[in-house]
Formats: sequence, C-alpha cells, structure tokens
Amino acid sequence: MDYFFLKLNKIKKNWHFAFVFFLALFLASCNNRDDDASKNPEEIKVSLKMKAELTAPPHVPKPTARRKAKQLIVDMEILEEEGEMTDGVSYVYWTFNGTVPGSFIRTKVGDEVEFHLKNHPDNKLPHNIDLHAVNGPGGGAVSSFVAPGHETVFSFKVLNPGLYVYHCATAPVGMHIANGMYGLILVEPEEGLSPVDKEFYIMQGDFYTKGDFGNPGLQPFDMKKAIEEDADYVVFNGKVGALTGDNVLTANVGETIRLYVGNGGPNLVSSFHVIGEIFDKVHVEGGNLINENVQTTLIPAGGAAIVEFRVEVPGEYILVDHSIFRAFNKGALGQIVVKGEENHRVYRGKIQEGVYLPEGGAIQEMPISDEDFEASQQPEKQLSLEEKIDLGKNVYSQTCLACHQANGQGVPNAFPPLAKSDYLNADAMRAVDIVMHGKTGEITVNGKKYNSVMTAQNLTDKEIASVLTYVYNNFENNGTEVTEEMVKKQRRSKSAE
Ligand code: HEC
Ligand SMILES: [Cu+2]
Repeated sequence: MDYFFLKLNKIKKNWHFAFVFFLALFLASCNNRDDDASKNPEEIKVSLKMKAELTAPPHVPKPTARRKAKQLIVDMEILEEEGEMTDGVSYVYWTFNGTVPGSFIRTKVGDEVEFHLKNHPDNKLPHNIDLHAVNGPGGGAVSSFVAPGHETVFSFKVLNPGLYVYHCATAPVGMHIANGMYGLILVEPEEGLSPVDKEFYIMQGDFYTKGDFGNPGLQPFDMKKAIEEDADYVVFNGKVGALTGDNVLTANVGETIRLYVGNGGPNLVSSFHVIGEIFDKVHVEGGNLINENVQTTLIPAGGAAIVEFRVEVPGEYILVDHSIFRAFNKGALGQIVVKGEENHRVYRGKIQEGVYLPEGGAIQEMPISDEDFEASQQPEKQLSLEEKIDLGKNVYSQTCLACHQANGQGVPNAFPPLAKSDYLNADAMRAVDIVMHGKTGEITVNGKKYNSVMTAQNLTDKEIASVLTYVYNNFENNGTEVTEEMVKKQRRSKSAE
C-alpha cells in the first residue's frame, strides 16, 4: 500500500487526473452491472423501504411495473376463525390475514422481503410459514414458528421470477394446510409482466369434514378422511360459492384476463379449465415456460399457474376443476360474467343462462351397514405388555410424534413434553381422557404453562391403551401399564356425564 501511494505521489499531475477519470468510469460500469437483474439477482441493490400492498382474494395488488427493487415489508396476521363453508355449514378456518387463500403478495426480482408474522393472541395453536419463493431452509418455516400472542420477523431476497405457493408447515402439516393456511406470492421479472385488463386471484383447496357435503352445522376437520384423500369439499377461494352468485368475476368483451391460479391442496391436483374459453397463454406451473392455446392446465398441490385469455363473446364462463364431480358435487365451480356486444363471427347461437349449475346436495353413497360397524368394534384378544409397547410405538410415531417429538421432549411454548412429565405420571386415567377427547385450557407440565389445543385422536381403545403404555414405559416415565379395560371405563364415565 505504502509503495503504491509513494508511486502515485510521484506521478505527474496530468497522469493523476487520467487515473482518477478511469477509476470513476470503472466504478460507474460496476454500478450498472448491479442494476442488471438477468446477470445475478442476488446483487440487485434495493432502494428505500416500502410496505407491501396485500389483497384478499379474488383481488390482486397493483403491478410492480417499472419500480426498482425495494425493501418490502410484509405484515401478516394468523387468525383462527369460524367461517361459512356453504349455506348452513360452518367451519373453523386457520388463515393468513383472515381469508382463504391468504393475502396475495406481489414482489419483484431483487426485492428484499422483511416478513412480519403475527399469531393472534386468541388463537389456540402455533403456526409458521413456508414460502416456495424463498431460497433457504424450510422456505422460512424454520425461522417463523410463532406461538399465539407472538410475532416473528425474518427476511429473504426474491431471486426467481414466478408464481409461488406459501403455506403453514407446523405439525401436523396436512391439518394446517387442510384448514386453509395457504396463499400465493408473485415474483415479477425485473421488467414486470405485460399489462392486461383484468387480474384475479384464485386458489383451489380440498376440505375434509366429519359430516358429508352439505351436512349442516359446525363441521370439525376429519383427519381420517384427509389421510384417505376423501374430500367432502373441493372449492375455489375457501368455500362453495366464493366465485358464483353475488361473487362472480366480471369482465367486458375484448378484454384480456389474467388469472393467478394456485392449488393449496392438501391432497388433490387440479385440472383447471374455463368452460367456453381457451387459454391463449399459460405460464406452466407458474414458471418461465409459456404454453399457448391450452384447454386445461394441471396445477399440482403446492403449485400454481398463470393463465391468460381474451374474451371475445359475452356470456357466462365457468371455472372448474375438470375432475368434474368435484365441480358439480363438491364446490369447485366459479364464474366469470362477460358483458358486451355479440360477435357473430366468433359465436352464433341462442344463449341460455344457468346451464352449468352446482348439483351439490344430490350426492349418493353406499351407507355402512350396522353389521360392518359392529364388526369393526369387536374386542380382540388381549395383548401382552411387550406387544402393547410395540403397537404403541407405531401409534406414537404416526399420531403423537408430530407434536410431542421423537423423544417426547415436546416443543417449547407449543407442545408439552411427555418425557418425565409430572402431569402425565400423576394420573393415568386423565391421560387416557386427553388422548380420547383431546385437551384445551391451561395446564402446567414440569413447571411450565401451556394453553393450547390437542385434538382428539380418534384411536381405538386398543391403540389408546398401547400408545400410553408405550409412553409410560419410555422417556423416563413411571412404567404404568394402561389396559383396554381402563380405556373402556373412561369412555363409559364420559358418556354417562
Ligand atoms: C396436534 C398436536 C398434538 C398431537 C398430534 C398430540 N398431542 Fe398431546 N398435547 C398437545 C397439546 C397442545 C397439549 C397441551 C394441551 C393444553 O394446553 O391444554 C397436549 C397434551 C398432552 C398430554 C398432557 C400433558 C403432558 O405433557 O403430559 C398428554 C399425556 C398427551 N398430550 C399425550 C398425547 C398422545 C399419547 C398423543 C398421541 C396419541 C398426542 N398427545 C398427540 C398436542 C398434541
Ligand atoms: Cu398453521
């Protein structure tokens, strides 16, 4: 360094000027390279902070157009709220910002997203978020686990343009997604997307309820049906009729419509189709590949697509999952009403409205016979202690592990420990009751307070006896053997209440 400066001082004045001039030029060219998204999006500099516009479905935030990359603040609150699944049927949804799907997030390549995730104090469960637009562990899930009444902040830079799903990834993951915890985040390319006339946000999801489609009242989530992928409802935007009746989407003849279509799943793949239209363009799977002139596009669970089409003729256009029973019998039906002049060069015919209508209630299925039900309830031979512990281990890893963890250590502030649990060891009948009926309300385990929800586990008496015997004989607990007789006694005492 010293040598360099010494030399520099010795150079004649005009040489010195030339050096500074070329240095400035060199720095300017470096700066230009920083602005060029296509080279390395990691190096795009952000100017200024900006609060992200977030919209409820079916609305989409304003295009990013030619704005520069920003530090983008996204504020989301998780709410567990009762809502309407269809007329007369309600459901407790778990949501990002109070809607299913959650708010639409619109970003641009190079944006640095500062994500604030709040879990409302009235909520019962911990949650987090996994954004498929993130390059990093768990898509943010590992940094965003948040207990009720708390807020977590993490940040990431969006590097890849495309349309991405986000969802909750807290155990049991399938249950959180099935209850509505998903949404879309768009990453626009640096130059933005081409302008269109109308943009809408649609997301498909499948729901699993104790009662069948249309059975009235507050319907709880059904884990068994979810595992069997036996959906009662398959809907757009969280409920039957979110895009029909008073909620139809509207457009005018000659307009180009762009739909951001996602699929939250948890299980089903969508064969997305608009009856009466052809997609002029599809960004296949939400990425860069553009397909043209497409009738039906496949949208995987946890995936998305951008579809665009120009509407030439007035009338009703019906959005469906072309796995067609889902459309007419499970709710996957929406509508775009297009107004304007007839165009006989494109279509000629008498237009009658209301041809495609939901048929919902008309589901017919084979009932389970009383004999079959009885047979499934028959008691079998008693298991030895070892057989019980073996069976219990399986039940534990399939049912309890997601929350209470592999060694029963639990998760701080969320799931209490079963290892060396004073609460567990104090009362075996109470433990049986918790596994059978679930548990809410404040409890203290090993000196720490928990106030959360454990769902009822829907296990047979044999499974309950086995899993608790397994837990009592492991994780440094007191070795109690729970018998089927104890479980039956607990069932009888509860039903007598
Ligand atoms: C969805 C997550 C979840 C699953 C699955 C789950 N639990 Fe729990 N469990 C909880 C929560 C949360 C609590 C605390 C409830 C409260 O705060 O009132 C709890 C409490 C308990 C307790 C009493 C507190 C303690 O630590 O001793 C026992 C015993 C228990 N669970 C056993 C089980 C067993 C056995 C299974 C599997 C058959 C199971 N749980 C499955 C979440 C879960
Ligand atoms: Cu969640």
